[in-house]
Amino acid sequence: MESRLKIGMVCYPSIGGSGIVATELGMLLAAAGHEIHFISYERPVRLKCGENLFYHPVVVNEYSLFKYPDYTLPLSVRIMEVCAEHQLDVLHVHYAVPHATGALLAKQMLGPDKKCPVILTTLHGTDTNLLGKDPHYRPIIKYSIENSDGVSTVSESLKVQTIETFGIQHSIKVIPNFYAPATVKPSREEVRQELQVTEAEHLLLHMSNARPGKRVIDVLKAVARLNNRSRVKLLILAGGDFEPYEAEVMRLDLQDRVIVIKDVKDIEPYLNACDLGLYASEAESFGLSILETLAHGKPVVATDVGGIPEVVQDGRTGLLVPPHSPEALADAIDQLIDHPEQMTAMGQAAAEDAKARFAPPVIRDQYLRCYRDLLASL
Ligand code: GMT
Repeated sequence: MESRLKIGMVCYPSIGGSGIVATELGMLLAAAGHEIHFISYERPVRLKCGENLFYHPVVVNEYSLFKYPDYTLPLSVRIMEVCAEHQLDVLHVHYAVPHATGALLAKQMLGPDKKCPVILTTLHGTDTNLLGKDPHYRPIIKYSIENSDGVSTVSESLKVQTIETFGIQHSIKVIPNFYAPATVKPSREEVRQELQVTEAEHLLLHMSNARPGKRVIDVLKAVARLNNRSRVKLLILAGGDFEPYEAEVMRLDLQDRVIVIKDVKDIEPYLNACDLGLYASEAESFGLSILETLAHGKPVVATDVGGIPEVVQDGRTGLLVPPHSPEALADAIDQLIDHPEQMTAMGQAAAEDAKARFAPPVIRDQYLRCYRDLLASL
């Protein structure tokens, strides 16, 4: 029988995909009997209490002598304390900066006489596609990746981009994100009623943190240009500030077509109630929201960038179009609305494909194998 592992999970606690993946993975590993210690500045939003699950807050004090508050140093101290107290085998850190950097500092503080965990760093995208371009961050990201014991990316595309951006020699394993829908309540009908969307209307869904790279502007412009505009409503689940787009909604005269709901924790009733996903990102290492939409049996219209083509099978589970083109997005949406049988077939294929390729237990076991291989290589 394989041993029970003690794993530190270092992640952002917020609604973003990386924090969700880390939290769900930790809960799956705990359910399989491993001991999981979350380390973050807040309790991760989706973390439920349960056996084998622990949360250790990082406390950041503000000192007037610091012009800018510092997180990395108290993070490294907390990681070091948790490693020493709980004798962790593995530190699974999500993002190179600041989490892998904090883990490397913690390991140095533990010193050669104490039990040191192996560090697996999972890259989720922004280390490479945003901060990696900044010369003030690039060297520390490269250092943190190269000094981790193991490195994984959430898509093949992010692996290639990381090697190109940093000139990394370290081997990188690709382990995709995962998701399986739960039983959904309230029902599709109830949610549509609450949103005042009739069965004759097509409900498009966009979920994101609404940062500039998500191109919410293109989503709105696409809906405004639809031939089928009067038969469509767009639901936006905004995990970030939507205010910058409110003027555009008015300018495009979309007030009666767009419904915005902010900071939704339970997204599943909305995924169940919609007909089609709409994603216009200009960069995306994976696109967890896209997978969540597909897994609920809804096809997507999305941009052909980064890891998205690894999640969406173009022409089979959705339609992919070039980025920065509201026209192309609108044409693809019109095509699906005009061919309801194609939309239904794509939705079915989407649910089946998500189940076959991104099932939580399969991905959990890939991470477990990775941890054990790293431990065996010591
Ligand atoms: O997309 C964001 O702005 C949030 C970011 C995060 O930290 O959660 O998402 C990144 O990680 C997700 C989980 O692996 C991926 O699904 C997203 O594609 C990735 N975002 C980018 O690459 C821009």
